[in-house]
Amino acid sequence: MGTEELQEYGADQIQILKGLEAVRKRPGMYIGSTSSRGLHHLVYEIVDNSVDEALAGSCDHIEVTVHKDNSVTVTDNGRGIPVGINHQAGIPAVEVVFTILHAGGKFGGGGYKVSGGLHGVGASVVNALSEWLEVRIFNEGKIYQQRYERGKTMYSLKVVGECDPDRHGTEVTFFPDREIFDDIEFDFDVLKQRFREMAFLTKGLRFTFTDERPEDGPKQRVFHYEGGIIEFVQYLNRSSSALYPQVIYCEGTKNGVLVEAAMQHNDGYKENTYGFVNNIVTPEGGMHVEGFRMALTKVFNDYARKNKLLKDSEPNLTGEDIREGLTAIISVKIENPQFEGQTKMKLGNSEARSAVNSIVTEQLTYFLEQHPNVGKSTVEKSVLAQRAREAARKARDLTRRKSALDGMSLPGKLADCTDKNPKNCEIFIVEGDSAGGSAKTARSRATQAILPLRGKILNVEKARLDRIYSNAEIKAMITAFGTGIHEDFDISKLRYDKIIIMTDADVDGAHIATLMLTFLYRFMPELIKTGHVYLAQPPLYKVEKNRKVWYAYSDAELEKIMQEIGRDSGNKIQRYKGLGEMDADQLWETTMDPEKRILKRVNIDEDSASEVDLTFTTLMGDKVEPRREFIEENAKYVTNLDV
Ligand code: TSJ
Repeated sequence: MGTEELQEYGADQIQILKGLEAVRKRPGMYIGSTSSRGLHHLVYEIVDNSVDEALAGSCDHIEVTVHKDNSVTVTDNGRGIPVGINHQAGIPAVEVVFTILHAGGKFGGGGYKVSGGLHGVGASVVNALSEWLEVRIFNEGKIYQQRYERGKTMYSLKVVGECDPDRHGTEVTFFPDREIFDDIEFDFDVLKQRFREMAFLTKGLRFTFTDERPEDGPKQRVFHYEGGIIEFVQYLNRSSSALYPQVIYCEGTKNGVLVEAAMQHNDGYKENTYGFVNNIVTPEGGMHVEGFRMALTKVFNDYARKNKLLKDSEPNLTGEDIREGLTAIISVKIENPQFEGQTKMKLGNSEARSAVNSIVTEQLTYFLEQHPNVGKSTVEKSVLAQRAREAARKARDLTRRKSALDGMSLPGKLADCTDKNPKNCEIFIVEGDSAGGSAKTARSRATQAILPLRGKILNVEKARLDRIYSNAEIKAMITAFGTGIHEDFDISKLRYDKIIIMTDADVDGAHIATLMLTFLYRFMPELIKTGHVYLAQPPLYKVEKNRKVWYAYSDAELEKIMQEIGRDSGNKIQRYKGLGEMDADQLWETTMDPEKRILKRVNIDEDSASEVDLTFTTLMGDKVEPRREFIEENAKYVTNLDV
């Protein structure tokens, strides 16, 4: 090593190049997509290797830096990728890692490799999809280096300098290939969220995340949790009141499955259980989450009976009753995870169910004996949930029977459209009666329906089901949409192709929109997933000059208009504080006219487990040229649903 050699391409090398060529031809097969999500997977792919090193007990610090040009450096203080020759391939092990498909971690043996499933396709994939990638290894006082371009080795591994003999670790820098990715701009919040999650899931591991791009200097976040998922639960419960001070924690290994579970109830009504397999979130749950739920239901019922908190004549608490207000993390590490389900994000290994079930059953039973306050307050809350559930069922049966009887009577406040083909129709959910009035005047009667809602709608995260079902605004939305909710939901009954939330362009309006999205997300998530939910975008400003009118939808756009028409005393700028300030014509022209308006379509970002992310894609009538740049600058923003 250390001498420059000319690359000779033998049969082995040709096979290697073919492997990486396949990745470049069909990148989606390896990283899911070449959108922003795929781009971010590149970083996780590299970081997963350092996390494995931490799980092997050989590394406790990972640094990730996004440079100004969107190249990314990942550094760890592990043992360093082995530099010795891999005898099977005849090249250094590190080169195998980067140039042979699916070779990640398999060499050397002995390493505890758990990352896998969807993300663990290896460093060679990242290499293949990078314009260039450089690796440096610090070991035994030497610095080794190798560079690749679009997966091709540029020179043999060489020693480029010396380092402190105590220093050891791996440093990888890559620059995503602009031929592959639509856009190579990394999102600070997306990466930050993921590193925080990884730090929670790997107790003791410190992440330093630096973004060098901001003009006003680098932004840095450090994530380091000695308490691991215990601190994760505390973090998730940070804005709720806990029912008891402790976080219950269970840990163990059974049948080759490493199990960790942490939980705490809050005084709310929603369940927040997140499953992870090898640090990858499983949005559809699976065997590990099933095992956890089985254990919880059994242990709390046994506890309630044994301590006479539930009378012999009363029925058992259901799992749902017990999980009301529960925040929990179940994290398993397993050698060969089998992912199932529609999105391949549901754990199929049944040994995970029995492992979690038996570890949680045993340790939770013991914990409750030691902490009677926890058992008592949880069972009391569950009994209240049981009663509310019964009341809600009655209320729901009543609404079901009613709608069956009087042929789905539509809410009185709804101004429905006349066209009966849902494909052509849209409904505007409008904040306030006065804006509702303007919207009714402005609308195109044939295809646009208006449903005005009064004031702030109920926050469904903070109310029990019986109260939710009896809320007038919520009942009006449910009947207007026609689909039913939860297990009754049927998208084929949807009465409108677009559900458009129209609120004031201010803080209150944003809050109301969030409450509505929360309701839709919790009660009819399919509506969002299938792209039927939109946010209207009323303008922020009206500019008048010489009887000509312009509307601006952002401060940047106002600035642009002002530059175009020139600043002088003849200009009149009006800042719209609410929809109510516009007359019907203006409302139509700026916000409702399908030819001219801007709409944002709401999506759910499934990658992010613990903070549900809604992403908004901007859509607009295609006849208005000058707004193109607005689409680009607003293409994405993220909102936390936890209100
Ligand atoms: F995969 C990779 F190249 F992308 C990458 C690997 C990137 C980064 C930033 C770090 C790593 C990495 C690999 N960090 N630490 C390791 N460790 C090993 O490869 C290693 C070292 C020693 C032994 C051993 O058995 O002695 C085993 C392994 C897996």
